[in-house]
Amino acid sequence: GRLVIATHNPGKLAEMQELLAPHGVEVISAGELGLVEPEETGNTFRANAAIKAMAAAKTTQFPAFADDSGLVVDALDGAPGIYSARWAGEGKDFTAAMTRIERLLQERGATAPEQRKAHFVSALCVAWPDGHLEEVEARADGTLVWPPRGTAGFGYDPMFLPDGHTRTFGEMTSIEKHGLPPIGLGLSHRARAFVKLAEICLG
Ligand code: ITT
Repeated sequence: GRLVIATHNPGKLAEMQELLAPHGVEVISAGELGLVEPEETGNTFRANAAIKAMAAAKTTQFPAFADDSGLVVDALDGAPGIYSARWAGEGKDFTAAMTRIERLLQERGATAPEQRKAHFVSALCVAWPDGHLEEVEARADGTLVWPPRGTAGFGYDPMFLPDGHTRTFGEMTSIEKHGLPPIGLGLSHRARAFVKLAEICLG
């Protein structure tokens, strides 16, 4: 069938398309359809994923797939969390957002790796035009490094060193970041959430 990917983030879109590729669904992005971004008024990743998926399903009358995600930093009481995109501002300046995190960590004296624990969260939601929803959530644990390393990926990838690895997400290809082979058997939060979702509804 056909599935609308309800994201305006090109980095996410590429990853979601790669994860969906083996499932034989025809995907159309929110950008191609000119969909308006709904306001993310939820207090949780799940709520915001549902807002985005439901809005796209309602507008297009096709099933829609959304991700709401973010970086949760232990020493910063969970910030930026659901505000991860908003910390980069209108200009989507993630260098500035990463610098802000580093400055706050330094202010708290968080210099040792064990004081710099963080995890990414991905909440995925598929919404159908009739209002049915499927939701899953997963996380990837790691440590924040400074300075940022690598130019692959997007967002906070260059400062995130996943547990058990020596390279940051910014130093990995998207395939490595998913945790291949086989597709989706997960390293990243998004790939792990995708595995759960595929078990429920992609077959
Ligand atoms: P859409 O709502 O249109 O999907 P967005 O970028 O606004 O795009 P979110 O509200 O879910 O999406 O914000 C999540 C932010 O968290 C995102 O902009 C990234 O900066 C960060 N993030 C999420 N997953 C990430 C990943 O795999 N690697 C690096 N940063 C990530």
